[in-house]
Amino acid sequence: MDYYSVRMRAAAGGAHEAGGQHISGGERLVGAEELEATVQKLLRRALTHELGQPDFVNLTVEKVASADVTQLPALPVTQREVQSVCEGHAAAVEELLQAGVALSAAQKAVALLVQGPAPHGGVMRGAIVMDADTGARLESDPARGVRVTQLDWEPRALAGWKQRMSRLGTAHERVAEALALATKVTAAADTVAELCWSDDPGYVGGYVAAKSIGYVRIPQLKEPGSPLGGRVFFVRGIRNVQEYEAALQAPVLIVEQTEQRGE
Ligand code: PML
Ligand code: MG
Ligand code: MG
Ligand code: MG
Repeated sequence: MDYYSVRMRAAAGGAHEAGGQHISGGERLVGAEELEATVQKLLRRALTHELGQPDFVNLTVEKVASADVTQLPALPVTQREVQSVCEGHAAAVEELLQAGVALSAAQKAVALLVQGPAPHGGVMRGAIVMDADTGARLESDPARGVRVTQLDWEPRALAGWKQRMSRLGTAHERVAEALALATKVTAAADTVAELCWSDDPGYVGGYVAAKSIGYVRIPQLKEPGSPLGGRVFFVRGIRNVQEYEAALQAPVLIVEQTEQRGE
């Protein structure tokens, strides 16, 4: 069976490449029977985003041979309880240290997401790539960042995951999508860890993920109403950022659960 990669990105005030403000994005990898519904769902996401109406939506559909698809088991999910944004940031730094990121790099990444990581302080469409030891930013275009494409859950694995997670109250689409992305990013050979929190004003949560610690949710990483957030991929030993980004764009399906930490 072949798959279809479906990608969406939406912006206001012009296309991203013309300086428009990023509103929403989405990546799916689906079978033929899901293609039309997926395109419709992503278009609806673009048109109904809380940040407002986009005037640019790019939807791309590409066929992907099933032989090219790698299967990855989802990272285990745990949650840190925090009482404030400040505690959330401290928890994130702690988890990043645990995953092998240098303290100065972890602190720099948190500060960047707080202030807005794009050149003029806004959000980026893609992720920051940061040297895990020196904290140097490596992405070649700091307005765009690095984008992860061609990933999705295998439908039965997603259904199973949602059933397991509903007990923890975290069976949401947003978490499933973020977990798929984090699983793919942390599986890349040169990734040390990922830090993410949402750029959606109505969602204040995020996570730290790494192969060694799994997907650690942190429910408060910014104040409600803030449109600032994003992703930082910490790397060690990459030859160049283009090669690293290419690895993040090879097709991946999330197929099965590993045991949950702490269950
Ligand atoms: C996003 O806005 O899509 C990023 C969400 C990251 C947090 C997901 C979670 O709560 O685990
Ligand atoms: Mg995206
Ligand atoms: Mg998103
Ligand atoms: Mg968003």
